[in-house]
Amino acid sequence: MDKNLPDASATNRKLVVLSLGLLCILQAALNISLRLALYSSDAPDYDAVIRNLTEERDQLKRKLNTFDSSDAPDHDAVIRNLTEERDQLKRKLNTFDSSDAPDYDAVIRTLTEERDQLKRKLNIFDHYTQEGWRYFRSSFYFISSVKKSWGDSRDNCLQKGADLVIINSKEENEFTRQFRRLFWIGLTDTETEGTWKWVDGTLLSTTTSYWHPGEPNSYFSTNEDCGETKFNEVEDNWNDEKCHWQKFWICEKMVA
Ligand code: MMA
Ligand code: CA
Repeated sequence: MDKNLPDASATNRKLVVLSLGLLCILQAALNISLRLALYSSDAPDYDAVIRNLTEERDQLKRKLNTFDSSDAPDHDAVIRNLTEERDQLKRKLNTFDSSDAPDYDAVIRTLTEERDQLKRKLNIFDHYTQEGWRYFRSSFYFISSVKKSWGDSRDNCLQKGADLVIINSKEENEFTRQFRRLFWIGLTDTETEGTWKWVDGTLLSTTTSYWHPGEPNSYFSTNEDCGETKFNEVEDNWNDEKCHWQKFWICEKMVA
């Protein structure tokens, strides 16, 4: 018995030393694996990526905003869409903030897509602006500086990937009226006398037409088959005119 006691205490000591040793190794392993997980070189700095993308996107939005302020007194479709997109994204980011496991890949995918879309939009704006087009409520307008017949005017617009302007609202008519010029517009009754159609084939609606009082009149039975802006001192400024007359014209190109 006496002999066993020191043996037992020696075994205990060995066990304690072994346990401490194991604990040390475990701690070191944990330490290393945590460091690896946190500072591993292939783990992207998600916050930085998201910060960059958000900044890039916001910069593009600011650029696009400046295009609109010159023409549209109130918000146009593009700006409305962008604002909605941004708000949606903000809501998404907020929900991610409060959750434990943010889906960084999804956030980055959304931001990248948004940025690329904005880049494409901005490229289109840059392109048309440089060629002298005016932007107003989701369309670009080319205001001619020379005169042509209605048919040649239309051909010119078609060559530009556009068509003669189609007027769908009072605001759009006011946009054309502001220049106080006689312009060919995309309206004709060549097909059927008295049936006025836009160049896209749609019938002129009676609720959105701006004929001057007494027009269209095919003046003294002369054939007047083409629409123009003429009486620009009043809201109802349209006139029917002989198509071969040389006049300025307005092309319209809609943007998605
Ligand atoms: C012009 C011509 C017509 C128009 C009348 C209005 C003289 O003809 O523009 O189309 O109806 O003016 O007075
Ligand atoms: Ca007329």
